[in-house]
Amino acid sequence: MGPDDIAGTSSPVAARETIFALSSGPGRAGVAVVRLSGAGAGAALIALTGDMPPPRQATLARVCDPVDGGIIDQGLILWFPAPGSFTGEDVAEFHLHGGRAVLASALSALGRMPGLRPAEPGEFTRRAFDNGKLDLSEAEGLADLIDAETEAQRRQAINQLGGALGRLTEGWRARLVAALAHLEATIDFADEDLAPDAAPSAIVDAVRHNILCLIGEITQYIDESRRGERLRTGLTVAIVGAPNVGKSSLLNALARRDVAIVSDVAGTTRDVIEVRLDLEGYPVTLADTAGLHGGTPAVDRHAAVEAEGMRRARAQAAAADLTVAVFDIRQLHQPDPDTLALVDTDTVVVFNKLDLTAGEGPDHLGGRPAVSVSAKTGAGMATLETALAREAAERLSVSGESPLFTRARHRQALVECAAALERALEAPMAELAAEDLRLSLRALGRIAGRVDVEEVLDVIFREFCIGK
Ligand SMILES: Nc1nc2c(ncn2[C@@H]2O[C@H](COP(=O)(O)OP(=O)(O)OP(=O)(O)O)[C@@H](O)[C@H]2O)c(=O)[nH]1
Ligand SMILES: [Mg+2]
Repeated sequence: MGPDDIAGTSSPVAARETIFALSSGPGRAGVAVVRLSGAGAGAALIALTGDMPPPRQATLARVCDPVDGGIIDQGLILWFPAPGSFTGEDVAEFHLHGGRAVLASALSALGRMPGLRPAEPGEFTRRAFDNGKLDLSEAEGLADLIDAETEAQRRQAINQLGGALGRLTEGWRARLVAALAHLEATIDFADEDLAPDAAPSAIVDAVRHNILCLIGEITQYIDESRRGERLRTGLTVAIVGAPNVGKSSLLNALARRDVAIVSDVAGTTRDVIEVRLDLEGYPVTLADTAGLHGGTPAVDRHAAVEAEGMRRARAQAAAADLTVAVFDIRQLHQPDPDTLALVDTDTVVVFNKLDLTAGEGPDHLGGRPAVSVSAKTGAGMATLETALAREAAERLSVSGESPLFTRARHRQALVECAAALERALEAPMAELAAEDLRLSLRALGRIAGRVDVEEVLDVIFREFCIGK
């Protein structure tokens, strides 16, 4: 087996059923797109419109029920013959009016045709992958693009859909294949006379050097992959502070809506409340928590609830990527010790109720940036948002670039690849080193879906919605 035979791509699956689905969003809309893919797509187009439009040209057509000839709608139809389509199969599209009854009627007419069935979630993209139209990382990029809620997520996803990750791993793969080929040459020709610079020991040294370089590069990406994963899921931020300092008011001000209950009764918030925010393009999940207060609470029926609320607040702060520690600006001379104890390298400090004092507080506390705000009047809130966005950017992007590896699956493959390369360096014989190189290639190939495909496919394509 030569090095290039290691990665077997999956072969196109022949003679599959023709699938159809609403590919645009559900609900009323001006236009809705119904898509079909498979060998029966052309026949369905003719059955419903009596016509076969020229390839890739939007054509106005009357869409009729093939059984009774009753008109369903009038719209545009598109025909993409295989292999020049998204899935690589014959694809047809109906651009209909997006009314519920129109779609119900069109979908049921399609459902009654023999050989056609509704698509499963992600099935169109899976067929595109099976037919070599996308590699696995590009398919993931497509899923991320559909799910992207913020600018930074969109940029990352379009990058991945464009094949950036595939190109990077392909480059590593090519270098590994070359290293493996050289190593195997030293095994095959060890006993023959070779020129000095082609002597087995010189080749082995060069191979070792290349492997060391690769380990260095891959390790750097492993370190950065956590940021990529966070960019997909969003940065978690917990607001903590003593009772009544205005944590819930701050959450509402950042969310620009009344999510959490605000009152002048200390201990209003008992449970953790979360909102998703788009912070200057970065996805953030912001959590409001119960106020922290020292001492043993009075023994009454509320004490247990209060204690549980504080326990959850602390757990939330510990689990969060970033904490916003809120202090009442009027108590700056004696900041709340429980809140102070939570200030660490992942904290932004907020002095709230600026409207109740004459001047702003210091711009640092405990070595961390501090912002004076009034959740009530909105003063200082823009500065706070900028400070939070800066912290988010630091934790989500790599020197302004989009991180490339965005899933635990990617990180796992990179870790395995690097580990196999380390073993190859330590292997006592060239034969064993070659085996480790093959294992590292396998791990790398998994990212683009070149090897061990079946086990991950179902997981990945399940994330898609129907019609994609
Ligand atoms: N003047 C002024 N009052 C504020 C400000 N922020 C909050 N408040 C008031 O402070 C009180 C407490 O606000 P909350 O937002 O409920 O405080 P909290 O920290 O969530 O309180 P707990 O949930 O009980 O821990 C309310 O009466 C708010 O209207 C502010 O910037 N200025
Ligand atoms: Mg509250």
